Amino acid sequence: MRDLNTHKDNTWCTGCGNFGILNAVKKAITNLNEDGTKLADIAITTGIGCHGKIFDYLALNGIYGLHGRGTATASGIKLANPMLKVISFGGDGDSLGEGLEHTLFAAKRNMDITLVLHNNGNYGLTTGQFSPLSRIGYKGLSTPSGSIERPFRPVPLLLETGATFVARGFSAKPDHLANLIVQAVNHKGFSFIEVMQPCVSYNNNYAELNSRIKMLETLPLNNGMAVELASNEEHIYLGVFCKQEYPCYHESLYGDNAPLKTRLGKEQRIALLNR
Ligand SMILES: Cc1ncc(C[n+]2csc(CCOP(=O)(O)OP(=O)(O)O)c2C)c(N)n1
Ligand code: SF4
Repeated sequence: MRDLNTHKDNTWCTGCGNFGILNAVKKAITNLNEDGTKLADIAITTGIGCHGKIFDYLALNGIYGLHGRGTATASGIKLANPMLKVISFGGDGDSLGEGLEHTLFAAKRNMDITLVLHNNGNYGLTTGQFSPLSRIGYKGLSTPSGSIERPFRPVPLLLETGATFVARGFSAKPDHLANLIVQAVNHKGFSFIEVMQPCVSYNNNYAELNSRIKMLETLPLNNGMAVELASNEEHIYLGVFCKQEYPCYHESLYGDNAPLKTRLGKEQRIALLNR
């Protein structure tokens, strides 16, 4: 396999959880490649934020898109070429704030893409404003007295919206996270991984995360159990909460007919226009 590294200098803060996520992604892509997925058949998209810089550090094709639109660009890529495996990287502000509707509709449609959500509990790139996932009491640039809003619960939210693979990982457990990413990419339908990560500059919750994580032992039997485990206030459970089969969007839309296979050549398009 060719090298996944790029020539870009890495500008993440020392100790940022994004490093663990990048390592996990590289491991996952290497495993997928060893199992037969060509690198040319993988496309990535990102929103804007510290998480989005992962685009610069991975030698893969894709679109470094607009803030909050990672799943929209991923959906477009998948619909244009369903043969690609498309992975989108989003921030908690990006995918559940600015881009909330794009995230929820991609899940609702069971679009066959993967969303890796970098949950650092704040807007890192813009220096620590509170995000839809910030805890009550979070003190940042825009909430100097502490956030008074309850955060979204991403796993229950995405379960309810229609994601057919829902999991949670931790940036400090890259082998476990790599395994989740491989499962998510191989899953047919919308796959979602919430990745807990510290932002060492504005929300350094590494010690807290590390003390609260616990592994799920088995796949929860039903949606109710999955929501209960994902919402546990003492432990942050890691693992797969849901894995279901349901028709994915491009198959319901096209059947076996992939648009790229039936695309007209230039001469045919001109003839059609003339006619
Ligand atoms: C449409 C739009 N609105 C706002 C911004 C400014 N902006 C850039 S990154 C960002 C927040 C990033 O936070 P998050 O998505 O949580 O990612 P992180 O930096 O924490 O990885 C904002 C508000 C923008 N680039 N585009
Ligand atoms: S600001 Fe936070 S999320 Fe961004 S690179 Fe620094 S530690 Fe990481």
